Amino acid sequence: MIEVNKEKVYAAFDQICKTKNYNFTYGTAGFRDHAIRLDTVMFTTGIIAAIRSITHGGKYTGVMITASHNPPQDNGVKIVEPKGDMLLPSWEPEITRLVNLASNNTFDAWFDAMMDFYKSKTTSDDVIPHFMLAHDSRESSPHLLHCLTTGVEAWFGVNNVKIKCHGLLTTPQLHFLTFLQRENDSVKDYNTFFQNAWANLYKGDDEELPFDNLYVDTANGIGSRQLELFIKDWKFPNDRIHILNGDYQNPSKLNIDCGADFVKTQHKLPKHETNTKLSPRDLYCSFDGDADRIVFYYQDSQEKFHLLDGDKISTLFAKFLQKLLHESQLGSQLKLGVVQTAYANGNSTKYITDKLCVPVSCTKTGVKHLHHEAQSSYDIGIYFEANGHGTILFSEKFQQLVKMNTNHAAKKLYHFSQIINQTVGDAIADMLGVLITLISLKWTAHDWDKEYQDLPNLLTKVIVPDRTLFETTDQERKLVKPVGLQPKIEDCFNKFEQGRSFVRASGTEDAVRIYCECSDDSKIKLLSTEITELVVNSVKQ
Ligand code: 16G
Ligand code: ZN
Repeated sequence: MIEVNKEKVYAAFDQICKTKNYNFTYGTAGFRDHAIRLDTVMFTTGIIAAIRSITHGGKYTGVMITASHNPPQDNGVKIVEPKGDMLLPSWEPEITRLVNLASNNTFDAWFDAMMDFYKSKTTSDDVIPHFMLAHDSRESSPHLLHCLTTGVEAWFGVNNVKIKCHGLLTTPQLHFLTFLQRENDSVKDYNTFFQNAWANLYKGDDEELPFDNLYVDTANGIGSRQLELFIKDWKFPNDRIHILNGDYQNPSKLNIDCGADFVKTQHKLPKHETNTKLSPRDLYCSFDGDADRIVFYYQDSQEKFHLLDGDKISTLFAKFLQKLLHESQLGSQLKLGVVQTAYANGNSTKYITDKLCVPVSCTKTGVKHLHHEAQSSYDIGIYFEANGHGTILFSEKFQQLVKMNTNHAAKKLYHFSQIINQTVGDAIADMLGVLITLISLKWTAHDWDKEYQDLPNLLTKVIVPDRTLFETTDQERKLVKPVGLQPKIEDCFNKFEQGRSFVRASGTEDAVRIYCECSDDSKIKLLSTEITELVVNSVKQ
């Protein structure tokens, strides 16, 4: 076990951990808060990520500094496992406890607890922890990176830890590079991998595109810089792709009136500057601030906005992969399934089960839950949250079977599996997947959209004094606390045709979220207002 020098750790702790008497929660996807409060979190998280590496025999773990779609003044951190997926959930309570000890207790109390944790996880003498770091384009990121590396270097000593800093990356790029586990790999290797996968599926200039232009709104985030690098050597007509909201060097514009979250929640086009007249034959998409989410959309000839969100993406992939499975004659051997959350539009679930006859699972919100279900239940597990966060996982059995089969559809299945970033949802890779699917099916955005129609729906939030009073069961579809609220919610939405509603505490904000849907567009506001009243009254009593 690497010797820890308590004095050195104290000196660093004293210098970095200025935030005191504050309680942090490990939310849906790591710690997230106002950036000025995150010094203490970074200091402890870095050491824990290094300990996680030791438990994997010194393999690279990843650490990403980002607050995704949150406003510019926020930031956050998440740990990536050596396989590229998110930190093992069983570590979350420990990391939360240790971070909060640093903020709410003495240095000695924190140090002793950290030491116990370190000893309990460290078995071998000479394992040097390795980890990879990256951050998004927020102004606070370099300082937070410094807080993190200072903690790790003080704990292990500069020569006893290997830190590979990639600088600016999208979250999925960091996941992918962590998965590759190679010291000298960089974003160039990520680009080459996906450009090659694309080239195996795209016929080049002979290929007819079912849209005129592709506009990509990158939320003024890191996705813009990374997409620009990507498209330089991407086999695709350059004059057809246009980046909107690409000002990542101006972090105050990040996610403001643009990006996937804005488009999904506001149901409208992002703000952008373009002189081009919108045409129904143009296809649009929006990334979020760290480019792990994507939603598509278009405007019809009446200038009506049509959203093609995460549900639409998973149904598109399900349709396409089912077709390829059938053509390759592998359908009976490989289990295809879709994983959704309670936020999935009721009509998307209906379409997948009734029309495509593909099984659907529902999990709690948060990629780690969907990822796990897709991995454990299916050979081809398509998972997407309605907000555009998702990917497809292909099993070992899938890889073996498609490689053994030489028919055209089996080959296509194999190449398609390579275009997908299987470590986590990835706006760039998902964009490639959607484009090649539309091209293969010869579908316009309208063809894609008309497969099923979303039920009218509304997602709102209310601020309550204590969101932890709201506890759920049944994959967040029902409340168990506050006691007595759930039957009232059900009585309320049952009055509406195809009515459905659920209430859950947010894992990233101090708020409670309320989702409602029903078949009548003119009544959705009423349903939402009635449920909101029930929620507000339940905490007044
Ligand atoms: C995080 C999650 C996202 C989820 C969202 C819900 C990851 C990588 N990200 O951004 O999947 O939809 O939180 O936020 O898991 P909420 O708990 O505030 O509703
Ligand atoms: Zn994100």
